[in-house]
Amino acid sequence: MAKDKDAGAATRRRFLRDGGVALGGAILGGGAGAVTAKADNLPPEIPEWMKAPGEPMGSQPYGTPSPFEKGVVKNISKNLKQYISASSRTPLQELDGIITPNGLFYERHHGGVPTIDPAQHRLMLHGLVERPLIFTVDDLRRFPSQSRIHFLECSGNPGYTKPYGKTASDLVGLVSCAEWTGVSLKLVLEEAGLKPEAKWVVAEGADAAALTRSIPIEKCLDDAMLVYSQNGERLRPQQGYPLRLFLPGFEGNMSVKWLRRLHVTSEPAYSREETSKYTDLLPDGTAREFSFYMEAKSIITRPSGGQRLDVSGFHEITGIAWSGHGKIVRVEVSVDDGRSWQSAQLQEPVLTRALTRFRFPWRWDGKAAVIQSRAIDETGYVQPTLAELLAVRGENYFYHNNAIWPWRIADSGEVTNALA
Ligand SMILES: Nc1nc2c(c(=O)[nH]1)N[C@H]1C(S)=C(S)[C@@H](COP(=O)(O)O)O[C@H]1N2
Ligand SMILES: [Mo]
Repeated sequence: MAKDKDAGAATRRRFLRDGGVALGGAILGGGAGAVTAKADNLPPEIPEWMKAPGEPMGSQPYGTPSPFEKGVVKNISKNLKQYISASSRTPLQELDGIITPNGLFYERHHGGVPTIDPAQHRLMLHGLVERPLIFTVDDLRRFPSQSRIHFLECSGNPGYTKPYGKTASDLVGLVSCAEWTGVSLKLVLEEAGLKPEAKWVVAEGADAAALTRSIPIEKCLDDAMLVYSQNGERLRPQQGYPLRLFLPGFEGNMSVKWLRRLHVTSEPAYSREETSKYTDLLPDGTAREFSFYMEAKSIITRPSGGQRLDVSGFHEITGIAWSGHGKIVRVEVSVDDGRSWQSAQLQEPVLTRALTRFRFPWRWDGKAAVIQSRAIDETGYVQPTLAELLAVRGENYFYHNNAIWPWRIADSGEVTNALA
């Protein structure tokens, strides 16, 4: 297998010295950072932070990142008015692994973030059921619980078909991944007893937008969850505290936050969010609606737009891939502007409807290059190029853009959006 051969070759080499132009001295000299570092703090001296006890414990009842990481924050567009209808993007290019820290999870709100007292919050379940029910959050926590790792992605990610963005976050930062804990929606629906005519569940949020989406009953009886915790702690207000619907692999808009009502019906509601919004106008004049699934997608997060390669030689190419249809089975990387493709290594665990981290060992020769990745999921679907996607869906569509985003590396090492 090509990927194993490449990886083996890479590990037999010395990563930082072989082929590097400036790194020979960096091993002992401390690299680029050493230029500004105080000599007293460098080996073999004892650094100043070892010479006195550190901060006492207790100054931070809820931990925060190192002050040296203060630049790693949500990406909030200055061009977009952030009043009421708002979004923030995850800084994908700054993160490792597959789990998004709660403080960096992307946000999309249609009516601001409500402040909800969990003791006063209720979930009403009614319509085509044997027994209409009203639950407190504590009632829902009495059900058997489950935890699963899944991505959540806005179908407006990036939200345009012109490749404007500079960074991986600008382009596809409306995706994040977390471990979600809650109760299977199926169990809760069974508690009420579905009538035979039940075909849809209309979910409504307790925000000022009263965001409303219709969910097909098949999804509700499959892997849909009522979620109260994210990455081990209770949901953040921005993510729907104290309760949200979570539909693995479906467009983010359907995972209704601040969930207050489930209305079981025989027809969809045809709400604003599933007619005027989140549908795609096709070249033949018809609208692609109720498309539900987020299709396979990937992006290289390092090296990526806004970053710079300081030296030629070894660089690991890494990124994330995901598919609403299930597991990622392969990610292919091209380092020659799409002429040839090779399989990347997939980091375990490879989970269904979760971000999957891929890695590809690469030696940069110091010359201009275009690098890109494409995801293939367990249905055999291959992530398309932007040109392929536009040829099928036309120029009017806006949502569900899962195109390949190539990065251009200049001979200076500067990385930029190759399609911009
Ligand atoms: N009640 C309610 N639910 C909502 C929204 C909203 O504005 N109100 N936004 C939706 C959209 S468009 C997306 S992409 C996801 C975003 O979830 P997040 O903010 O936790 O990332 O929530 C969905 N659920
Ligand atoms: Mo969204």
